[in-house]
Amino acid sequence: MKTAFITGVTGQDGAYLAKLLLDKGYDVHGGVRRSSQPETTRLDLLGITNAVTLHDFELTEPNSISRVIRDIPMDEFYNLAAQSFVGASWELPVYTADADGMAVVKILDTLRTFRPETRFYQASTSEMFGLVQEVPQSETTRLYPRSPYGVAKVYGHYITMNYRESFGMHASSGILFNHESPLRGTDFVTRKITLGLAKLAHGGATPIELGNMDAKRDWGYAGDYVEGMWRMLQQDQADDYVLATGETFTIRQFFDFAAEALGMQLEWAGTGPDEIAVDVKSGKRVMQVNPKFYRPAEVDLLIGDASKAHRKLGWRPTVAVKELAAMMVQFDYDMLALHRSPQISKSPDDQLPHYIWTQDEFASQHSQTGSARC
Ligand code: NAP
Ligand code: G4F
Repeated sequence: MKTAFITGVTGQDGAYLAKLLLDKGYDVHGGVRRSSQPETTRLDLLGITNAVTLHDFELTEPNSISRVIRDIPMDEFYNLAAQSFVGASWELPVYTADADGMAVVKILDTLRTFRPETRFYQASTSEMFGLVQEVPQSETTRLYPRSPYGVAKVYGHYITMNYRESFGMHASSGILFNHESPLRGTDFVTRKITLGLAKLAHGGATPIELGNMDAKRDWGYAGDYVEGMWRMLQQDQADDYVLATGETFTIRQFFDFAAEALGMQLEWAGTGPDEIAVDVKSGKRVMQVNPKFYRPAEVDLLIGDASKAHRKLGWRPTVAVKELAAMMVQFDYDMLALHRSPQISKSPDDQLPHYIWTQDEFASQHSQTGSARC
């Protein structure tokens, strides 16, 4: 049995990766930072909280890094923890540099000392391409980050390559384009949209306030992307890989896809800060722009070229953006229904899509954990 350690195991990707590795027979350990109340909602929702061994872990504390690496014999180390919200990185630039940049070299150097044979995965990001120098973006595209988050991740990316080249460590960097799911944090634009639309569909009246509607992203499904991470660490040679769908859409288009899945029909009007969307059927305003969500510097266009991952890892995304938007908005709609009416029960045949979990698992998890964060 292989042993894996995942930093950020309570996050979106950490939870899906833990589930994938457990299904493959791994002994899975995960790092959780201290908070006044343990937060394991995503692990609860996947029904795996008790199957993962949780350890106190703080990215910005070198002693915490040393302790877990010294004490846990591990074959694979996945560094997924980060201050991952780009918008917050302008408010927390120094903390973001510590957590997303400096912590990576602390981990690598501790692995070099205690466990040089452990395989290492670094969660790099398409945000490093920023003001893109090439379309589409691949492993060889020049980096031009546009946020303190992007800059910190560039350091993490290059130091991972450097430790591989300097010390022969099996250290790989996954340059992942945006990937989403029903477990996505509610600050990110896709989940903000799907949760807001689900509330409106349940009778809510508050329009969703958004920033730049013209930014374009290459959105995939997180479940596919954690499979790619695992495949990177199964290669004989460590390397860097882009994971992406190769398709790009505006925020407005994603909004339309999610609204359509709820049976809404949107009419768009205005431009820039005056843009709004109205659902023709209900007459409700469902979106308005609020410039407070504009960023000091924007990443206008991301579209990835994942041909190296296709060729070398046999990796391909399986969920297209329309399906992803429908999956997320359906989940939020159902969670709100369950939250509002706990007596609602669907027939056992009426299952949620396989990539979430079955209705029975969903109901039993829900009853164990109380209301999920909706
Ligand atoms: P996420 O949902 O925000 O999860 C981040 C995880 O990191 C959470 O478990 C969080 O713990 C933990 N964490 C944050 N600060 C920490 C600290 N100081 N010490 C210890 N743990 C800390 O992010 P995600 O979407 O799963 O992304 C996973 C990784 O991939 C991140 O490094 C992100 O930057 C990168 N990435 C994500 C995407 C994407 O589209 N999702 C694309 C490219 C790269 P709490 O639960 O306590 O907050
Ligand atoms: O959903 P977002 O916050 O994701 P962003 O900035 O692309 O970052 C995500 O993907 C990166 C990979 O490229 C990861 F490394 C990172 O950790 C994170 O997972 O914003 C997407 C776009 C931006 O252009 C933003 O300006 O949506 C635009 N947007 C418009 N209105 C908004 C909003 N974003 C958010 N979060 N909230 C809004 O109201």
